[in-house]
Order: sequence, then C-alpha cells, then structure tokens
Amino acid sequence: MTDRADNFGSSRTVRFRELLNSPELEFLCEAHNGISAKIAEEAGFKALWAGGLCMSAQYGVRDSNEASWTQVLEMLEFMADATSLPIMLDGDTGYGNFNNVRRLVRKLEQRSIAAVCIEDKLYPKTNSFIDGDKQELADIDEFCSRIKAGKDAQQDDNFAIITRVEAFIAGWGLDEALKRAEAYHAAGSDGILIHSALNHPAEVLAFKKEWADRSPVVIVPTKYYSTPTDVFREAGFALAIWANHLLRAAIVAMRECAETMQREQSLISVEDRVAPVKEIFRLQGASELQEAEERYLPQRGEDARVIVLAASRGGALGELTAERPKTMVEVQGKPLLAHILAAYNATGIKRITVVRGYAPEAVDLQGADYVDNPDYAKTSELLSLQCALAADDDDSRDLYISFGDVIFKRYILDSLAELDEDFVIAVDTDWRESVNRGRAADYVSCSEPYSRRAFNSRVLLTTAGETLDDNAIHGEWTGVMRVRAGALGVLRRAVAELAADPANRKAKLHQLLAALAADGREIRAVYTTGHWLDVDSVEDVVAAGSFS
Ligand code: SPV
Ligand code: MG
Repeated sequence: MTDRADNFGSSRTVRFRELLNSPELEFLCEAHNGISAKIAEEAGFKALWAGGLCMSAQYGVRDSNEASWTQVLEMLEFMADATSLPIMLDGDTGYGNFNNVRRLVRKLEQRSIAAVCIEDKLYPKTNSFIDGDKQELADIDEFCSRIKAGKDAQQDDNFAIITRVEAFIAGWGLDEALKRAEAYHAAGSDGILIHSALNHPAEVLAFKKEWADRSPVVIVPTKYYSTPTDVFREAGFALAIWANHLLRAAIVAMRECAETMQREQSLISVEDRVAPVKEIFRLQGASELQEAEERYLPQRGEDARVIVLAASRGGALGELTAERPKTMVEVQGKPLLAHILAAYNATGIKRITVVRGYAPEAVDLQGADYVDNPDYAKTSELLSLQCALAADDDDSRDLYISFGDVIFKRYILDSLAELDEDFVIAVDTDWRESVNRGRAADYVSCSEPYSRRAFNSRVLLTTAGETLDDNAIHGEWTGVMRVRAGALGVLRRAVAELAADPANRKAKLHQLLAALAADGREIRAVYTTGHWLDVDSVEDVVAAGSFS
C-alpha cells in the first residue's frame, strides 16, 4: 500500500509528527471505520484516533481485546484507504509482550498508519473507565521492552510510538505517573498520553506541570469534557483526543431512526432526518468509479444501438401466436424479446428499438422503444428495417440488427464488437441441420470456408440467400449483424435502393447482405458454432426450453 504523500506534500507519519511537535494544541477525532474516518476528514480534522473502545463497539464486542488485533488491522486498512489523514492506533497494551509490539509496528507501517499508542497494562486489557482502580499495571521494565522493540522495528523514522500512563486510572497518583513516564521516555517513547478518569483535569494538569516539555503530552478529555479547551492550550498539551464521539453520535441517531421506523411502520417521518442515499455514494467515492469505468471498460455499449425486427406473427406457431407475435412467445419463463434485450443489456447496450407489426399492443416490454410497421402483413424484414431507420436518424452510434425470433449467447455480440470492419455478421457453421429439416434459412457463401485457418484470416461474405447451392454454402447467418456508425449512410442508401423496387416489398435481410456484397462492401463473417436459436416452429419453441 502506498502512502498518499502526494495529496499533502508529505507522508502521514511526517504530518503526524508535525502535529505532535507543533507548539499549538492539535486535535484528533475518533473514527472506527472507513466512513467515519472520511466524515472526520471532511469536517477538517488533521488526524484520527482509531480508538479501541469504538473499534470494538462497532464490531459489537467489548473493549477487552475481544476483537483480534488482525481484525483491528483490517479495519485500519479500510480507514487508511478512505482518507489521507494520519491515523494513530489505540494499540491497547500492544497485544502481548515486546514481540507482539514489534510485529504490530511492522504491520501498521505496511498499512500507512502513522502512530500507535500503547498503554502500560496487561493483555487482555480492560477499558480504563471500568473499575480502573482494580486494574494491574505492567512491570515498568517489561513495558519498556515493548517500547524499545517497537522503536527498533519501525522502518520509517517518523513513525511515532506514544506511551500511555495509566497510573492515575489505577489509583497510583502523580509520583508513579512521573516515574513511569520518565522510564518510557528513556526507552524511546515519542510522547506520553496521560489518562485520567476524573471529571476535572486536576490530574492531567498536575502531571503536565511537573513533566513540563520533556516530551509532548497527549490527553483524552472524555470525563473532564466540560473543561474549556483554553485550559489545555495554556497548559501546553500537544494533542487532545475526542475519543469516542462519532460513535456516540451514531448511536443516538441510529437508535432514534430505528425506533421511529419500528413504531410507525413507515419511512415518511425519517426520510428528512437521514442522509440521502446519494450522500452515501459521495462518501464512498462512487463518481470516481464511474470515471474509472469510462477510462478502463470497453465503451461499445454506450456507443451502440439496436434494431430488433419483430413484426411478423410467426403463423407456423399456430395458437401460440394467435394473440401475440412470435417475439412474445415465452421460453424459459420469459418472452423471446426479453432474452434478446437481456443479451444486449448485458453488454452495456441499452438503446433498443423494436419494430412491431402483428398485435403490436402485445409487445410492450420495458427497456425498448417501439416503432410500428403497419404494413407488416404485406412487407417483410427489409421494410421493417427501413421503418426503424426512418424513425431514428442518429447515425453517431454503431448499429446492431437482430431478429425478434432469434435468441443467442452474449458472446456472439462480443465477438462482433471486437472487429473493426464496417459490417460484421455472425455465421453458424452448423448449417446442415437446417437444410436437413427443410426450414428456410439465410445461407451464406464466404471468401473462405470454416476451418482452423479461417480463424486467422479475414473471412468476407460473398453472397447470401435462402436458395444457395449446397456446395456454395459455408454457413447460416444467425441474424445478428453489426454496422459501424461510419457505414450507416451506406446502409441507409442500400436499404432505400432495394426498397424502392416494388418487387422487393417482401425482401428479407439476406437480400440486403447480398446487395451490399455485390456492391463491393466488405462484410466480415465471424464463424461460430451453435449457441443461437431461430424460433420458427413449435419444435423450436420446445428446443428453446433447454437453450443454455
Ligand atoms: C479508547 O478510546 O479506546 C481509549 C480511551 O483507549 S478510553 O476509552 O478513555 O480508555
Ligand atoms: Mg482504548
């Protein structure tokens, strides 16, 4: 993990040192997870206190080392990622002896934590405000070994180890506090946190007076909160830690909200008292991800649109299409059209126009625009395409053309999108099955038959039709086609020319492909095998039930 020195011009450890050593009183705000860290940073704090009490509490456990030190470490990593601020960990007793402290220091540095505070008690610790006077203090020499090992372990000279003197908490008084502070200072401690559970600052002030400026002194005024901050300033304390207030604020707000929702069984009266959802997104940095997506993800979906030709009834399906066109016949629990929309949506393409004809009112799925071909009974695919092209003159995006009765695997779209050519079609090599079943199919002839070699060469369409000679057939067009935005003018002209001939009112799209190829347009053919299904008969509907 890298330290974000660049944001501030200096690393977190340096910035923490500056706060610790500055002649001003500086403040640390408690944070216990990524979002509270971020909120404290936005409020203007220059450093954070990752307090043991609140880190434990947010996990729902006691401040008695019930959360393991690696669980604490994991949360610190989220906090360090969520902010650029220096963080001082409340490292409790150091989680053991000298050996645990030196390993802790190494792991904290790896996570860009600027400082750790260790207290002179025994593992497992108890919070200082719970029967403090019954708490056993560490042996001074043993505690000094924790400090020395920690200092020896740090790689960054500016990493700070603050030592917390619990003599007042445990009922020992000023002399013991001073004796301990002196020993810890000599062992290499970078500052003393003097803690007190009194509701006035007498103990910490007495300590500071005697200690003077031998090293910076840190306080946690939770219990003597009513003391004016100027008293701390005048006494020359280095840092004051507001140690648990974000969590306490959250408890009040969460409880009030939960009780209201439970009581009222409604959100009406809480909505204005909670942060909008978009505020959560902002705190999470959602906009950065959107920008990154634009930078890193393929954007073809954004630039493409689709025309689905779905006007025909599909009379061969009999009763199934009495009241709806084929595209709305259900397979696997949803209409064919829903499968088609889902395949495009899955590749990021959302702009889809469906050409309706038979029973248009039955074609009403969300996620598509609709264009009607009122003449559908007397016309066919080409004129439906013309209707859709006429309805939308936006030629700034690539265009996919699909049939409303053809479902396919999404990878077929991916393989078309990858290629640069103006026109690309997916061609199934498994065409003999259609011939054997005697069904109408759009056969194609290509510059090269399907083979291993064809993978490495640009296979181009030479012609297409329903009645090609078996020897000339290299595959069956799946009905999926992609036209680059720059070639839409060519497509429009080709459609218009064909459609102008009354003999072509019933023209199919394979005629358009053949006309484009005959006109010298390069139509790249991508060979695929299977993974699509043209639903023309009741038998096809049954087969679609197991299409996967
Ligand atoms: C903490 O915030 O976890 C502290 C300060 O260690 S106190 O709760 O006052 O002991
Ligand atoms: Mg603590």
